[in-house]
Amino acid sequence: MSKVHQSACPLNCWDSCGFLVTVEDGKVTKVDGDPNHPITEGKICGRGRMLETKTNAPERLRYPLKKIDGEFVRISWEQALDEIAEKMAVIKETFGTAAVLHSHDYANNGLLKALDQRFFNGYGGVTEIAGSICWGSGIEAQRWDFGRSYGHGPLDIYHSKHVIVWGRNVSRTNMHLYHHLQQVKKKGATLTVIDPIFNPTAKLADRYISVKPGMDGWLAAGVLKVLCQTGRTDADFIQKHSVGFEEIEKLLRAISFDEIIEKTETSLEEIEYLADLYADGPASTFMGLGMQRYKNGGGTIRWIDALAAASGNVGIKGGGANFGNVQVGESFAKTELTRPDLKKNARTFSMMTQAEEALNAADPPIEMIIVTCGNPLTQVPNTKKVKEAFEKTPVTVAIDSIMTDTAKLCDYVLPTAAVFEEEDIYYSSMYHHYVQYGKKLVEPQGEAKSDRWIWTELAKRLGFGELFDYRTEDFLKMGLSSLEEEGITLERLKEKGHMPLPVKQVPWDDFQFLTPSGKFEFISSLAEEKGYSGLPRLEVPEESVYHDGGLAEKYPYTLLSIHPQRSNHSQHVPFIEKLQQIQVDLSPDIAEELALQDGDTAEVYNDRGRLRGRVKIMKQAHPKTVNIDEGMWSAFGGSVNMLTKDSNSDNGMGSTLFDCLVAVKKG
Ligand SMILES: Nc1nc2c(c(=O)[nH]1)N[C@H]1C(S)=C(S)[C@@H](COP(=O)(O)OP(=O)(O)OC[C@H]3O[C@@H](n4cnc5c(=O)[nH]c(N)nc54)[C@H](O)[C@@H]3O)O[C@H]1N2
Ligand SMILES: Nc1nc2c(c(=O)[nH]1)N[C@H]1C(S)=C(S)[C@@H](COP(=O)(O)OP(=O)(O)OC[C@H]3O[C@@H](n4cnc5c(=O)[nH]c(N)nc54)[C@H](O)[C@@H]3O)O[C@H]1N2
Ligand code: SF4
Ligand SMILES: [Mo]
Repeated sequence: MSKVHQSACPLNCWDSCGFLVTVEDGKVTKVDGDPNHPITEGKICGRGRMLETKTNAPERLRYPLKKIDGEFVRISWEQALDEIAEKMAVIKETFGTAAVLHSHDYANNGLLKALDQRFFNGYGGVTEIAGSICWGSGIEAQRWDFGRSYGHGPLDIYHSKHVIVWGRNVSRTNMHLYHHLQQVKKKGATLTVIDPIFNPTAKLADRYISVKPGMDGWLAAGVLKVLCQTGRTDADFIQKHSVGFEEIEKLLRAISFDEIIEKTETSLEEIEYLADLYADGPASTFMGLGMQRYKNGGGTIRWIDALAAASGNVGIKGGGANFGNVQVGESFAKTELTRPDLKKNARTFSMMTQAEEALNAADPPIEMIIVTCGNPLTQVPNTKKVKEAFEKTPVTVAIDSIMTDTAKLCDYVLPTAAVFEEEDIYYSSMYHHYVQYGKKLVEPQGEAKSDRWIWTELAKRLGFGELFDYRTEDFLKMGLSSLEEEGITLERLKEKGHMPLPVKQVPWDDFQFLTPSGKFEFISSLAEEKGYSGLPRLEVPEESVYHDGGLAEKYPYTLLSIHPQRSNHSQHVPFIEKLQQIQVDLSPDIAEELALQDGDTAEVYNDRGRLRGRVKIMKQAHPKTVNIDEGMWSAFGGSVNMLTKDSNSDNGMGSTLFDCLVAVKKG
């Protein structure tokens, strides 16, 4: 008997699609789009469809495993939980709870995934990771400028006269925005793409501007300089709703167009073209995350924010400096779910430098690492160091549904339920504002258990079982309690499948910003409070000729490591044979310089590591640009993070993954 159920995509993605999932004889047999979802309208990508394969795959972890003499051995849940709890109890007694490091990412958009924090807080507080390798620089930058990173509702784009896609690989990473780009173009809006790689979104654009990686802040500053010089800034907005613009003007007067053109490797004509767009609003800007993964990434986003604000494109329909949309996640009662009040003994490491900090920690040392919703060995910069941190930590535990590179390194591997095997509600703080219900549709494979069950069992053994003495339904109601007044309850959500959250479609339309001054802060008081420059700085990437000429001579090319088309990071790689080899994308000038052809083998290297892959010459890309998609498993050549650097961006909250110089040689 087959039945179709409404559900949602759990993957870490802009789009948070609505699903229709077919279940036959207790097994998921098909994942399709839900045509009734107001934003995603029945269209989903291959990564979503493939969740059927991922759920049923023979590669699924089905039993708890323990490494004994270097080999994994199947053990019972009883043994696994008893031993891990016992070790946690001893660590608490001997070193204090902060000797446990919780390493994680955002791999699942389920609300109840936040229960991991409830567990660790109940334990007494652990070493947590702060910032984000994904979007940390930009989120912090927008917090400084606006007070928060809030995006416009997806349909507001139809009010835009001009759309600027600035460093977002829309056709690959954000398919429903791509659909709207096609539609707004048909309706007469112009589309401009700014990116070092001429990607399929650029093909759709009226204008493509190729920029030197890491130099977008300079480009935005150049455009703003033109607007200032030609008297086309929004004087009313600047005067009434912002602070500090005089300082920006002063800074712009001190830099020349020659310098801007040299740094960005663009032309004055391109800068003027962009100035015309911003002056002739409403112009909406859709920033991507790639361009903030540089040492100067926070500054880059601040300059683009400043351009959008000073040109009058903030707080208006069809405008917006769209980056994240954290108002979505803020809707839920997260504090009740996570209970930060229980934390007595916490410590934070930067997400970017977690391995280094774990290796160096002394007071207390790191005695245990627990990994949930993440695959740090593949995804966190500087793979070699991450590996060393796992190898040197006395006890390591991975909770996952597949045997990732990280899990392989661990002492205990606990099998977790997949999306359709547990009940949760799903949302994404990146794009649209619908929350969706996902019922438990099938039983977990083998002995796999939900994360919630694992936390409950560990908490019982550690003496704080009462914190988890709730059913899944109770926790869901708890998380939704902040929305009751808006009429969003679990019952109604179950009935409807998806509901819009009460968030603004045009953020800042009342010009009440969430900064300390209540205004848009060209000079950020929050930044100053934290000891940073209040004024956005015009900086260059750390690994660039301007910063380190010697390094740039030795390693002349910039290595990007963008997100793969058919996989969500590392997650789909084991299931798609075609993905199981490294492809080295080269800008045409590099191929010519090194006499490389499509299909040749090339080595990409720097002082941190080396990788070998198959050459593919990009049709059009900024000179001296190399790309290797992120997410590759060690069995298929290894992660590009063998080459990336583990350091913090300018505002301390983001990564420098793309701030990475390499050399390439044949063979
Ligand atoms: N298919 C697929 N989709 C995904 C994901 C996935 O793994 N696979 N992951 C999801 C997640 S977690 C995220 S964070 C988002 C990320 O979504 P995006 O931001 O779209 O993707 P990235 O790969 O991070 O960024 C890559 C884009 O930035 C450009 N870029 C790199 N450096 C620069 C620069 O200096 N300046 C400019 N202007 N552009 C630059 C790249 O050429 C590329 O077009 O995608 C989500 N969607
Ligand atoms: N070089 C380079 N590195 C990058 C990036 C880049 O652009 N370049 N992008 C960065 C970005 S934007 C991101 S978001 C990160 C992503 O980094 P990760 O989130 O670490 O990457 P994934 O490969 O998605 O791995 C997630 C793991 O969590 C597991 N998982 C999924 N759902 C659940 C669940 O419900 N419970 C548990 N316990 N586990 C679950 C999956 O099976 C998978 O193994 O990577 C970053 N790393
Ligand atoms: S991965 Fe993204 S685009 Fe694909 S189905 Fe999931 S939410 Fe939709
Ligand atoms: Mo991400």
